[in-house]
Amino acid sequence: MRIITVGAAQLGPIARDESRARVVERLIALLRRAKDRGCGLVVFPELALTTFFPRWYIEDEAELDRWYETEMPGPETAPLFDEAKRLGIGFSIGYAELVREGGATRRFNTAILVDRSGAIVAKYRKIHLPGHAEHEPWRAFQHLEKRYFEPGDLGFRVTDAFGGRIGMCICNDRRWPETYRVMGLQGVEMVLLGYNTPIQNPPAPEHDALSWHHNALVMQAGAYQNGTWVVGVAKGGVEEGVHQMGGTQIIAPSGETVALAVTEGDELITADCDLDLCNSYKQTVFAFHKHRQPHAYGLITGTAGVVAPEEAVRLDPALGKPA
Ligand code: ING
Repeated sequence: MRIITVGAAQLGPIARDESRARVVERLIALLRRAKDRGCGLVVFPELALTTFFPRWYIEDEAELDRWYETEMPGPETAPLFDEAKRLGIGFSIGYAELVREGGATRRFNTAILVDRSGAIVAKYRKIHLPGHAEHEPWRAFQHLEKRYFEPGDLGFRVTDAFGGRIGMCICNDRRWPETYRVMGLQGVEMVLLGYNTPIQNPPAPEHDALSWHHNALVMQAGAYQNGTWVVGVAKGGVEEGVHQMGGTQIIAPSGETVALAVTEGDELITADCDLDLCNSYKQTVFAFHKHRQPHAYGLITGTAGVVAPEEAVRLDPALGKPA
């Protein structure tokens, strides 16, 4: 048994004018509750320090920069790191990262993993950026992640920490099977992810009623198909007029949800996660080395979008065998 007691620390809305200091107080309250519940690791949502600002079209660069962190920890986030270290709890947290390097300014939707000693042991930058890059006034609210962030340049990494193999991803990443599989091929045993998911997706309103089904579906599938725990943590509630879903949950390698939030506010759910429960999946039905056939998967990295069958044959010789 390799048990990590994990806290999934869901956040309710963060107001546009809510200070980072006030948000950090909310995060610390959740950390303390996690300590009382015996947690060794707490997972916070995506962009956990501010409101979800990609819902607005922001033309002024100085105003846009306000939403990013230029250092982590910084003066306003240090109290969170200090309290976690005092409590002996590790945590992951998402935030908007602004990097000035080589005369360029780069912006990422980022998450870090901090161990019990307070050291940052992993960083991830969101690879799958949903939404759009230009102002689309027809929408009730924008989703400008393609404008405000670059695709992540750190890959889907897995880190040995907390007695196991820990991976991270962010929000829209959870909808793509490739995310979990790349980490699965590194032996991941627990994937930590945060999300800010509006219940409405204006291009496809017919999906809205299925938001909770799709949320559970993709994380449960990712867990089962890669023999890993998945901890998905929401920032929920009606935030600046946009209703974001809750649905925070902890999912076992079996694909079963073992803990589920019941509100859309600040709420801690916990579970005793035995990392050894991964083994029966990794060593049988998903023993990748025994069962996978990479020669047949060429299209998966050969093209981003759909291609015509004859083009597919050109891209992937395995498809070219005569019938
Ligand atoms: N949010 C959403 C997500 O992938 C979205 C974007 C909403 C996609 C609804 C599809 C449907 O959960 C972020 N921040 O990625």
